[in-house]
Amino acid sequence: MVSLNFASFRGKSILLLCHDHADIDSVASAAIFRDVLKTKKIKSEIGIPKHINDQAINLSLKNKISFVVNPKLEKYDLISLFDFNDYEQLGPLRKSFSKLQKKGCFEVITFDHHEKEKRSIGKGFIDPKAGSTTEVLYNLFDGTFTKKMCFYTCMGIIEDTGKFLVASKDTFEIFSKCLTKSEKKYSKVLEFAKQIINKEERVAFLKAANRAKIIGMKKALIVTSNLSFYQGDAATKLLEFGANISLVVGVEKKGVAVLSARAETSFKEENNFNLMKHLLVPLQRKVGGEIGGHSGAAQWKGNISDKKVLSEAITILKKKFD
Ligand SMILES: [Mn+2]
Repeated sequence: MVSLNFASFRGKSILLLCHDHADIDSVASAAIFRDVLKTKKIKSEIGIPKHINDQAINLSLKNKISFVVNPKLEKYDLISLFDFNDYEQLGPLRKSFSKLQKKGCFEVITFDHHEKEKRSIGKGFIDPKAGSTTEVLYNLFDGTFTKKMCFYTCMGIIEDTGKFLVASKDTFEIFSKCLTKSEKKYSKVLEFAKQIINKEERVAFLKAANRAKIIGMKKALIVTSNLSFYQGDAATKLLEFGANISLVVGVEKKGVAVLSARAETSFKEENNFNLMKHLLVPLQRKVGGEIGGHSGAAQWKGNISDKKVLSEAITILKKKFD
């Protein structure tokens, strides 16, 4: 990785932008980077496109991390992105962002750990091997990390690895170093990352379980289901029931079909399987649409029927595992 040139940040109006439906990793990363800039006497603002999830709100309230919702993009000369590199994730800011970026209104620097998109938003620091974006930042600026920044790093890691369901040796090492330096207990980190499941989600998960179909292939146990909301979280739950790969499809508002996929870590490693490379990219080649994610968790969105996309996905998996 190249090192960051802070000179390019000086004297500029800077926005640290989280992805829409901002989660703990995105908000914690932006907060870390704001503090890194502060040590260089550079001011910046954190922005959220529209939604922020419950855990991330909890983190920002308890740690007084202030942010602007729906920031006016034209105000800024430099926009840094945290935890995404895909236009889709800009939510309602997508149009104005693309327009202003084309005009050269601002420079973009990305910090992320998702696979780099073909039409990635901007240059920057993208490391798909890192467990979280907070880990990417730790690798860049660990020398300047304070107690608080170390705590945020732990939070990003715990959240994005699904409490270490997917984690490399490096991630464990960084977590351990950061937890020690944060002077917090592990239970404190867990407490923040605890999922606050509302009734609507509980009902959705139970529906997903009720509608689940098992597709046994010679070399993989695949479970599919359908839901109009919470496809990703439901797919994670279906892995817990014993699937190697789970696929949850559904039609969201305006008729957009969604397919969320999850793959179990040990299965992934044994089979050298990567959801993006071996399922979502070939799927996109066949049916178009937008894709994003990483080796163990990925999503497709597009304008064909959910049944059609699911059957195409199963065909691709059959070629590999049946
Ligand atoms: Mn993340």
